[in-house]
Amino acid sequence: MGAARGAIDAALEAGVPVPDVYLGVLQPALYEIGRCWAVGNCSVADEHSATAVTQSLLGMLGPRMRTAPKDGRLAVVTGSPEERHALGVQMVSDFLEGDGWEVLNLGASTPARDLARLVDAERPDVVALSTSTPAGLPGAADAVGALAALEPRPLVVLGGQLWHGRAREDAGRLGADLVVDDPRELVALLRERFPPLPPDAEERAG
Ligand code: B12
Repeated sequence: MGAARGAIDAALEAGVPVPDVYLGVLQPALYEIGRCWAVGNCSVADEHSATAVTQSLLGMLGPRMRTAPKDGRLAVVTGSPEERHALGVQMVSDFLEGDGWEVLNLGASTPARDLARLVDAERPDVVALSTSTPAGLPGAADAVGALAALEPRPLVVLGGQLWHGRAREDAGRLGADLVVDDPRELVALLRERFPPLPPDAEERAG
């Protein structure tokens, strides 16, 4: 853990931006752990250790990304039902917070009905659902269905590794509004749909 933290500290001191650490260091390291585990060269213990180290690093780096929410844009970010992969959820949340969104991060595996209840109460502009494996497809479908039945309905965005594969063709049929791979692309697309207040308006509002 000390070595990983030291390497990240050195990268930050050398001027590497935090988003680049997320997408250029932490994400590839985890994908490599997954590949190593899949071919039998890494154990579940190795994966758990990498997950714990990454969680701790995100705890350190997240606050450096955040900007105070300022213009009332609210997003809910969660793993789809039965989805236990949560680091992508955290990263997406941090990117949104970095662009001034207020974020309710529900973590992994929120049941569809409970998610819909919370969204009905909180009225976010956007719900970002993360799904990693094909086994998560029914849960994602349930969640999209429950959200689509709300009035008003939020913008529903799907993301995560499930949609990199053949399931992407199913995504539109589920009734989601967007499928987006990269948190930076998400931030850019949401800026178009929900433009942040210009700085002078913020000052007047604040
Ligand atoms: C750590 C890990 C686990 C941990 C997760 C712990 C935790 N607290 O998150 C645990 C042990 C729980 C786990 C369980 C399983 N895992 Co696993 N896991 C991983 C591993 C090694 C890393 C996951 C990760 O954090 N990646 C890094 C994050 C940052 O990447 P990401 O999720 O893709 O997110 C990025 C983007 O996709 C995007 N994104 C993600 N969501 C969204 C949403 C929106 C809206 C947007 C815009 C963007 C976006 O933003 C992120 C930043 O760029 C991966 C390897 C891999 N390739 O990822 C395997 C992997 C995902 N797991 C795998 C498997 C098979 C499983 C299990 C089925 C194993 C088992 N037999 O039990 C279970 C499934 C559990 C479940 N029901 O979900 C396979 C999936 C293969 C497949 N196609 O089916 C992988 C790919 C490993 C492999 N190579 O085989 N796993």
